[in-house]
Amino acid sequence: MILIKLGGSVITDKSEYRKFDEEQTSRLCKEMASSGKNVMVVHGAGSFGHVIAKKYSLQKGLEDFSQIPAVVQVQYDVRELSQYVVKELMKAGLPAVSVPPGSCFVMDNGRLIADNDETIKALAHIGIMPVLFGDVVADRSKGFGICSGDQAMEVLAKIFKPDKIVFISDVDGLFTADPKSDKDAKLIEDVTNENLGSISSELAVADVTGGIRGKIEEMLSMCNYTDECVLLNGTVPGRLQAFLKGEQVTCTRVRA
Ligand code: IP8
Repeated sequence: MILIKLGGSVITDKSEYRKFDEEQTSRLCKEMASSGKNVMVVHGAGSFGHVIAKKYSLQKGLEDFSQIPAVVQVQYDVRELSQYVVKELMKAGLPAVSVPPGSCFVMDNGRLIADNDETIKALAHIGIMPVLFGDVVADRSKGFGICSGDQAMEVLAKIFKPDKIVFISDVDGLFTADPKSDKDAKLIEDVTNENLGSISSELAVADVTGGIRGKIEEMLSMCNYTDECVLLNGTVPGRLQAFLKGEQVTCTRVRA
């Protein structure tokens, strides 16, 4: 199985609250289906989650009960986004169902506790793809917490030990500087524990779930459960499909 995270930057317009990119999501789902590979999808929250989560500091957990309307609004919005993603998967012929982490798991101090994984395993066993996503989840010590799609990826990687793990975003991979503002930025094709230290923390992006550095650290720890873990640009038509078919494509490979 190949575990794929559709980042919020490819399925939504991150600059506009609740703007779904139907065309791009549809294309990516079709690329998955036509590759003929067995895939499982997780997705990020994009502008359905980060805009309000940031405004009300939801990443800090419960500080003030005035945050509660924002908590339920984000939960509502990301469930709606998930239905849109699942609709595109189904249109492409991939049987999928949205499984909100906030409805079946709990967190403790910001980490997802996924000991109750029977539903996910049972769905996968009968050929239905459980689609997890970035969500607000009840937290034993902080009241609530932000569960990123990356945390959901880690849980699924541990359960299913996928052949490959793919993180899809709107850039070619990890760069020496921000490729959107620096034309001299160079793609780093291989990241290991050894060269991680040289990666600038300035590459952090303004998401409540942390920047690229945190993502790479999560990817390194996921290498325990898979042979190959990559960052890939989903805005380039055909690239995901080529990767799934085993062709050489532009991307960053993370190795433990
Ligand atoms: O987009 C964030 O998940 P991510 C979840 O995978 C929320 O980082 C609710 C902001």
